[in-house]
Amino acid sequence: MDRIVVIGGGGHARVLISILKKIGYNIAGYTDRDDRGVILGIPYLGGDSILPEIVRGNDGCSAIIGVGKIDTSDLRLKLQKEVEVLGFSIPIIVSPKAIINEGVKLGIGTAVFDAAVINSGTETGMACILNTNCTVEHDCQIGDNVHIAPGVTISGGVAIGDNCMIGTGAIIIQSVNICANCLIGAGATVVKDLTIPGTYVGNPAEKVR
Ligand code: JB3
Repeated sequence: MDRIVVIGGGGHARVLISILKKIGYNIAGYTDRDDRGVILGIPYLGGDSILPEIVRGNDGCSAIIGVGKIDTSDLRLKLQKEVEVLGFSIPIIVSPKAIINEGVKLGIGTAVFDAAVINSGTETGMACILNTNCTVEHDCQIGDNVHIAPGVTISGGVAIGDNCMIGTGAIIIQSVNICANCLIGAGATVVKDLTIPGTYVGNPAEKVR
């Protein structure tokens, strides 16, 4: 199985590593700003500055961004583009415990975690996180670098722009359009289009900043 390097060694990377092991990847190690020790048996390789040496020595090596996201930052996407330029291939990671129905398209660097359900006609961009037990119903258009947190429910025909963070347990009703760079608070319920970037909380979700 492909050799892969995980970029980042925090809590999100730990979940990712457990899924990569279930899939059967040969995980060379992880890079991070700090040495966070061995993670589920996977060694710390060093900082990102070591990545050019790794890719030279491992032809066809993959890399996946293990740095998570709880805001609208574009760090994940920046990191993904940097490692791609270095020559790493960028996979799509789908947990064997996720349900991806026919006619779904996932962008490179997207990770789908345990018990996620993604329904037909839905497409995502690059570097998305479809986290544990989220539901993305049919015909949704998800942009680049979107984090759909655990337990989120997104009904059919929803559009979500780049860099959005959809907080834990939030609900987005059918056919709603959310523009780029929105943060939807945990437990919020979005019942109308959001056309201004910002932070929205509550039921119905209202802009708070
Ligand atoms: O909400 C859920 C279920 N998970 C959250 C996830 C999506 O985002 C989680 O609770 C956290 O809020 C967050 O997970 P993450 O990113 O693993 O958080 P943290 O434990 O802070 O780990 C981030 C790691 O990334 C730290 O060890 C940083 O040093 C490292 N890091 C930051 N920038 C980096 C870089 N590592 C590398 N290799 N390169 C970087 O540029």
